[in-house]
Amino acid sequence: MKTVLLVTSSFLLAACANTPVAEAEAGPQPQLRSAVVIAEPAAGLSQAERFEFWKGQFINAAIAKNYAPDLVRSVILPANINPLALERDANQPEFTKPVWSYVDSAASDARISGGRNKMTEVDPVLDIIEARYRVPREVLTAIWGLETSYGRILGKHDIIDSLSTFAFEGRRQKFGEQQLYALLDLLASGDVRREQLTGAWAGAMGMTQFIPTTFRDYAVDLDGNGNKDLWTQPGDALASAANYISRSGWRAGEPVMTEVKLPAGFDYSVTDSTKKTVNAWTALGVQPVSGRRWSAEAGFLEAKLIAPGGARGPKFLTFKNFDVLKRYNNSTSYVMGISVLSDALARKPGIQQDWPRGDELLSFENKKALQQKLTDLGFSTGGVDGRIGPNSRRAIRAWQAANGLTADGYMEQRLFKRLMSQ
Ligand SMILES: [Ca+2]
Repeated sequence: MKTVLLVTSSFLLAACANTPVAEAEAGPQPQLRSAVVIAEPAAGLSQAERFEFWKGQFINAAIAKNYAPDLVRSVILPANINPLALERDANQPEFTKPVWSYVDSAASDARISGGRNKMTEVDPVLDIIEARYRVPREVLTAIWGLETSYGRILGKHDIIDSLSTFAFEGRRQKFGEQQLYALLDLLASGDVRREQLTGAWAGAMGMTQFIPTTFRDYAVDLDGNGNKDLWTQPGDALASAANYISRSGWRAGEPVMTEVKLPAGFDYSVTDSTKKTVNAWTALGVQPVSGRRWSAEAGFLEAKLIAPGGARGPKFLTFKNFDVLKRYNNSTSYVMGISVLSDALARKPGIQQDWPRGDELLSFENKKALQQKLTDLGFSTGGVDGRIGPNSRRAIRAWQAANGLTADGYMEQRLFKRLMSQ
């Protein structure tokens, strides 16, 4: 359970980004400034005073957007700063969990047996949800298990406090404002009650950890009791997750990912973002690790090839449904965790090839140094932010190729030291 919480802090950040970030609705603000006497907080105010000032501004802006004044005041005026949200928002975690640790803990024995028990417990509800949304019960149960250990760890933070804190100051002000408006929508419609609004420090709520915009746009009242209870009703929570996934483009009957083996001397420049049909991958020598052949229909599916542990780790073809699950949480490790756990729940085999578990990975500061060094050497990473994305991996591959190494875009301490010594 601890491990989930640790990764939660980084993957919730990703979850926050999963709703399309609309441009801030800048409309009412300028008129407001002239209409209201206070324009800018005076210099030298304490944090508490500035927070009260922010409340006034937000309440005015919300009323200008036609939210009911009584509702807005009753929700915003009692808000408190959440010190943890303020602190976490400002600090980048120094180490990210290696993908293999993440996947191992996602599909731990305890989580697998817990998931099987839960699937039995809510079997009738899963029948209804599967028939309606055509998302497999194992995938929904895996999300439930990874997000909150099947509803055991829901988070005890007051959501209004957390989101008000974001909206007040820091690097997620727009996000905080958007989410507060979504909460006001939810309260105004009566879908949720104020006292239900508790969750993770970053604003995700309920058994499947929905941020308010996702909650507002996709949550479902499966049992029809008038309340979208994602906190205590597995039916409402799992149907909401199914609805979100289904409307994100889930393709019934298609896989999420399949483990594959690659021929010797394989050119890794096609990993990450190149999309090809399974038939085209087969022509390059990519084969299921199981030794079985692809079905005729599978040959026409489009897939990407990933090697998250490099050439010495397992490789996978990922399908459209992999990208759909990334909308739930934009992290390769997360989606791999969902896939491996849901396979285990369906009694399918786990990952066959081993990971390079002995490798020491890079810290956040190492990653920034890596990006700077690659850029200095002429392999641009498109910026130095300590996050290794497609641009950085492309740069790593180019540097590897230029140095006669396997260009798999994977970096660990030994290779990092070699690069830094150049
Ligand atoms: Ca309900």
